[in-house]
Amino acid sequence: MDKIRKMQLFDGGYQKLRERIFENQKRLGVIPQDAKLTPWPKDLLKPWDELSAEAKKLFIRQVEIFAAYAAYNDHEIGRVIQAFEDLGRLDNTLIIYINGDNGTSAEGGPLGTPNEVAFFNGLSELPVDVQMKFYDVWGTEQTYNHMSAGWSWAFDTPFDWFKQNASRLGGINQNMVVSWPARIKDKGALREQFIHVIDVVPTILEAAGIQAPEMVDGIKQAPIEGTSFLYTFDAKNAKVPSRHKTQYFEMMGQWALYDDGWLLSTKVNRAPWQAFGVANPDPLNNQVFQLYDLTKDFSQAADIAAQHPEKVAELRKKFVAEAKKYQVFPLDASVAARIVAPRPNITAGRTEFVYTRPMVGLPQGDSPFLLNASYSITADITVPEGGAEGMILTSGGRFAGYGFYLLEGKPVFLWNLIDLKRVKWEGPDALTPGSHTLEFDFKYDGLGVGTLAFNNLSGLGRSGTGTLKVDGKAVQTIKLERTLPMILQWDESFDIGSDTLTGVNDSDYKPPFPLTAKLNKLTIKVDRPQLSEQDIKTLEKAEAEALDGKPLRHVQPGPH
Ligand SMILES: [Ca+2]
Repeated sequence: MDKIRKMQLFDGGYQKLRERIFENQKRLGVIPQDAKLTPWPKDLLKPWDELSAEAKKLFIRQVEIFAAYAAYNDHEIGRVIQAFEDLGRLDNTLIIYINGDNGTSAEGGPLGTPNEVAFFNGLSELPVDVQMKFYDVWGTEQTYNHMSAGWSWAFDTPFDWFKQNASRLGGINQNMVVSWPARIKDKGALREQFIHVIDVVPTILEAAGIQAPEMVDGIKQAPIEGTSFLYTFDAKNAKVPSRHKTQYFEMMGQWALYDDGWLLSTKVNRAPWQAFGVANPDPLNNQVFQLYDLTKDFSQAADIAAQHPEKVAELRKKFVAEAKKYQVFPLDASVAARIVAPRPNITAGRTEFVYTRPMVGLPQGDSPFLLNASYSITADITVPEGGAEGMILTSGGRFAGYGFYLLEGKPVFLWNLIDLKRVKWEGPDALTPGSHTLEFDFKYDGLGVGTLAFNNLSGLGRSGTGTLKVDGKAVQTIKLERTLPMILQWDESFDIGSDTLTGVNDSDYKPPFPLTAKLNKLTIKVDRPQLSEQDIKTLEKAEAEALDGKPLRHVQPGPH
């Protein structure tokens, strides 16, 4: 981090960075000399000069952490390559290095975030002064950080937009480096054929001289869909046309079709961090189309759809054919709703869960989902002589989750609301030795996830009242004005009797915090809200009004 800071790479801001990257790309000859740099999206991402001094300070910190991570990553990849060299095997090893699996990620939104779990719960613009509280710990285990999308836009130079934007080259075009000294003789040369990541496997198979098996363990295999790019390894083929002629792209209702140098794109209608609005109900047809001739327009800068309506129609038709062939349909433009949509799993249809012994590591998808519902958690425990402490039940962790535990003998229930607020119910006394029943009872006020069926998130994240009871007696009641609408920290598990990975409240305990009382029985009951006839009528009306005849809102009138 200190090394990166001393380099002062980012002090000029994200627009200057974009210009500098673009100049470097031209100087290095990795993009065409006539490539155009598209204008800065000033309506979407505030120009650097208009930021406050504090915002600039925060954003520079955010990007320096990212840069330090990238440098660290490079170093570690270098070690892998060095290991092959040390083994004397680098010369005849094929290395395919793809710099990222998509464009730079922009889920941090224009301001960035110290906690990506906040974004996935709909909190996408955390004010700079709130974020400054995390300045000193940015990039440590205390943050789940993401930089301002202004940097992400700059890192996608010479293209525009981001990861999630399947119709823009900033979302889908990546650098790739291939090394195989024994085979590739024109070291350092450039190849510009269109290839897609699905071409990697066929290339490796061809390089190794083996056929893809048609059957594996008696099961017929789906065909491999890519096209080998091994031919590009030979200098004589440096300029031959690409063998991969056609490729569809699609992500959450945004799509594109590449066909022999042409690219048909749907106009971007939401930024990646705008994930919580009404979804496009017809992503195949309800689109503004853009057309590019990538043979002359490397950076997707000049939309020529108006001059070539026949080409637009042809490529639309081709997209439909490709999408049918590769099981892309039905298109679904929803984003947030998908996160909380119930999936087939062991908890489906169940409302009561009983556990009779400690257990850790249950993935959240297979554990009771408590958000947007009323629920009760009841623990029958036996406290030994001398008292007890430790975790009874937890899910999520430092960046969002809940915990039910004994702290210095006292029962505690805690909701960690995306690391910005913690609400704690606590019994007044340490539990005495012997048997006790602890209960946390939560009554939810909203309509629940049923509203999602109407393209409506209003049932989620509403208020509710929690009561902690000890041996049947209420000891504390607190109303939450808001609850987590979407998701707990996804890389933490549902644990009973101890806590894996991070804890929900660092100032109370350190994991694993094993329960020293005996857990006899833990019962979770979930009571999901049901929509009434009247609720359904109201939601249907709201959905019709939100979509009826109105064009999709475009977040950005320019630059395309
Ligand atoms: Ca944990």
